[in-house]
Amino acid sequence: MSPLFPSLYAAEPREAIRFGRHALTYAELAAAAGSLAQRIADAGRVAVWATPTPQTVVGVVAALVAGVPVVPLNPKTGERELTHIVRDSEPAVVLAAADDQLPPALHGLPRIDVAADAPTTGTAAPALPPEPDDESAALIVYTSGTTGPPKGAVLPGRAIAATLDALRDAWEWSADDVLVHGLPLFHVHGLILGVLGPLRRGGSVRHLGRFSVEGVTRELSTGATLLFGVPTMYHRIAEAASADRELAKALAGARLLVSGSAALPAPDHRRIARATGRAVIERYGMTETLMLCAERADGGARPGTVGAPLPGVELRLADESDGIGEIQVRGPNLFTGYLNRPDATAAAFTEDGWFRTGDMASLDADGQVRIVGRKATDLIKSGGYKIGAGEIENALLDHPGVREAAVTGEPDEDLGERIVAWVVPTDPQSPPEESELTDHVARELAPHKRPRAVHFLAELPRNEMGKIMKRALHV
Ligand code: MCA
Ligand code: AMP
Repeated sequence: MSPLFPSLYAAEPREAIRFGRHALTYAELAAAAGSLAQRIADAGRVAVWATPTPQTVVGVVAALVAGVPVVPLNPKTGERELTHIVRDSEPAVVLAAADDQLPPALHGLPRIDVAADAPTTGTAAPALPPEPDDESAALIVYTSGTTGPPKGAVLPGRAIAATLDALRDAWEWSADDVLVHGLPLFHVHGLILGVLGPLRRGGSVRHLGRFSVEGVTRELSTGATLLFGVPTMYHRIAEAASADRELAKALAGARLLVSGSAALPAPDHRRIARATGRAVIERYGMTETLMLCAERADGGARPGTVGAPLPGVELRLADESDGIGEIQVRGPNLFTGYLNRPDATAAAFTEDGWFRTGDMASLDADGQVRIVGRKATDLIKSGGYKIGAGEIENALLDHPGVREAAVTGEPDEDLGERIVAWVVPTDPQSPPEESELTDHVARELAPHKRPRAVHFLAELPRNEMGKIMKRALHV
């Protein structure tokens, strides 16, 4: 079996990662990850405090080469959600940068401070361990469902290699490419595509620390060739591009502009094309399946479609009616199951072994996939993050001022969908402050899961069976 990261094993002297002024070559990354890999080799599982820093990359790469499954943690996760993830994944140790303050939910865990410095000249770098079996768990990524707390999708090395190699073919992605992005490093998009992708190709990634239009302009004007982002980022780019000539020029010079994690609306496609002469291409995937479809570097972009299935991906539309059906898939890019959740894993697959994505689509005459919606109305995509209405409702119901709660996703130009809470207060005479409830959700779950608006009602609309009729809840 070939290694996941050939350039790392070759300890090449070329730049691999850059966060601001902090850059590491493959040789330096191999040295830093190699010595950490030795220290964690016997850990059953590790967690990484996934800040946008080189330490996160060193921690993840060390675990991957050591064959130790790694759980990337969102550093903004609130207490309730973090406690759940730690109980569920039982990491033996948490990897963090020396100056990271870890919250109480992690205080019971041993901690290793990750060094991401180039080793002193003359020090022999520890050899990387032999590559682990590619069927064993490599990453465990937590992802939301419609109800209950997030589930850990177990991703083997095989799935990571398969998806990255399929994207190489679609995008002619090579060692010459320099990727820029400002995506978080605890999800598939930013971590697997955005960091492990360049490392597998032997190319490099420049991370912005946090997304900004200025950062994109700067990096694409100084050698970066690829841009990855969620639609919210492209929306902000589209807003700026008509008046910002430097940005338009930088985008025009890129080799590829790629959007994913949610649909990029046609007006944003159009505005970027008008300002730059360049089309944004889309790709479609899920945490559980990694990438399924992509528009090709040589194929042009067609707003509204996400391209054809990638090499190795089998895709069918189930229970079609009027040409629209649920996307079901098979392939080497799929996860092996949800951690500790055989029930949920079984429910995610059909009897004949196809994974149910829950996404509804049609196929164009030439095989391009057109996503038209989602089966579950209780899943919200906001800023490219998947959020379950149920987890927010549960958090709200834990607040003493809330008697009943329902959560919906409302269309939003910037975020795609915005989380809206509908609340029946315990005491109608003195309902809690709106900010009290949004802060409560941000603190317990995560800031990106906080409602952007709260509406107080005397009662929730229910049908004769007593079920809440969310369709009747509109602003
Ligand atoms: C605001 N903040 C708060 C509160 N209100 N913090 C605590 N309590 C509050 N009440 C803070 C936030 O933490 C944040 O802090 C800042 O205020 C702004 O928050 P927000 O408005 O949410 O952020 P934004 O600027 O609107 O973020 C937009 C974004 C972000 C940058 C596009 O949504 C994002 O990074 N999205 C990427 C999602 C992603 O990677 N999805 C991939 C999933 P601070 O400023 O410090 O941050 S993987 C996937 O989907 C599949 C596989 C696929 O196909 O890719
Ligand atoms: P996640 O669970 O966060 O991995 O999100 C996966 C979901 O994001 C998919 O099931 C789709 O609903 C959505 N998604 C990802 N990429 C696209 C895209 N290019 N267009 C539309 N939806 C997308």
